Amino acid sequence: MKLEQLERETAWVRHLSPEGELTEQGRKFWDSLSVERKKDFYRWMSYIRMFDRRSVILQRQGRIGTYAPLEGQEAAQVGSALALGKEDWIFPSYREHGVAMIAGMPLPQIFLYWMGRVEGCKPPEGVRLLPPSVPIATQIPHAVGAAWASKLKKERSVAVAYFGDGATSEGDFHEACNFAGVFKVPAILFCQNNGYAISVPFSRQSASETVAQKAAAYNFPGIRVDGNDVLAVYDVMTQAVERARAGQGPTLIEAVTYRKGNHTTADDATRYRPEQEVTEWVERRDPLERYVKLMKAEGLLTDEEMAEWEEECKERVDRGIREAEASVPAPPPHLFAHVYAEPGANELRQIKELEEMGGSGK
Ligand SMILES: Cc1ncc(C[n+]2csc(CCOP(=O)(O)OP(=O)(O)O)c2C)c(N)n1
Repeated sequence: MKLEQLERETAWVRHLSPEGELTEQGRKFWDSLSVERKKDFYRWMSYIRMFDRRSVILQRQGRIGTYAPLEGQEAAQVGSALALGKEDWIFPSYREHGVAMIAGMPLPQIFLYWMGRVEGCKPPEGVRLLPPSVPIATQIPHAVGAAWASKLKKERSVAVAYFGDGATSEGDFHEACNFAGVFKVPAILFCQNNGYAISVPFSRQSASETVAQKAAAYNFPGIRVDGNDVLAVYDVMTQAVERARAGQGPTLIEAVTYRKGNHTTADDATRYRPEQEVTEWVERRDPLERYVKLMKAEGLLTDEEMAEWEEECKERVDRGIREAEASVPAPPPHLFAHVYAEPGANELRQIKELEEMGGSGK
């Protein structure tokens, strides 16, 4: 994403500047929040960052498989997920570990997913979180379908699809928008525009200036928000949830953010991103540092409290890793268990081959 494009800030909602100062609107919003909520934003963002950094290290040590880092996108994930209720459905992509943690997915299971284990896909009873979608954009029509079901059943629940800017170039995105607009379903299409689809910059992805404007074609609101400002994201998401619950239909939210690191641990982002752009985002636009500045200035956070919380997070993450690594792997034929109701000829042949290789797990 070009810097001048990022600077076009007038077109977005922002409550908190990179210097940690509230705008006029931001001050009003801040005053409407409880102290607990204000602390939640800090606690979740720092916890998720620690989880993320440790996951990259685990991958480097060969203890988990390929991993998709989220650092830089904490505000977009925390601000949006905290605006949801237990009754809402979440359809994530592979980068929404932060959203999954807030939704109630236990940490060991999130690690298990990245260890390639099926247990990582099944949330506990009552957690309405779908498995991370690796095919780009397929989760968007799924979410819209779930939202439609909620409308037909006259339920309160809202369905949220999380996706990246690259996903908006897929047919699935447009089909989902079309359906959502026509049937006015209670869906929120939440795009974290981190500027790139792997190595393809947004300018090569779309001739539109923004993702948000695409909603106009489907006749529902498209809102652009500073995705590194947790307060603004929480505000616009809360409003979108209220609209959906009130039967007013879908909203497309474009949270403008940046992935600080690689697309996945199999990628090398230095090969396609200008150094100056990365430095700008890493040094000046960090969502957590910006929020910490505000919390300290408002007298709601001290260095001591931060150190205590970090220690607590470290213990939680350590425990999560220990539990994930201690869990007994499923036998190899389990690979085939959830593919078809009845195995076909190809599967039977592969199962036989696996047995011959001594991989029966018995
Ligand atoms: C249907 C499909 N096409 C291509 C891919 C390969 N692929 C994996 S990630 C990715 C880029 C996605 O970018 P974006 O939607 O912006 O999400 P981000 O990774 O930035 O969060 C692509 C093309 C895929 N997984 N699925």
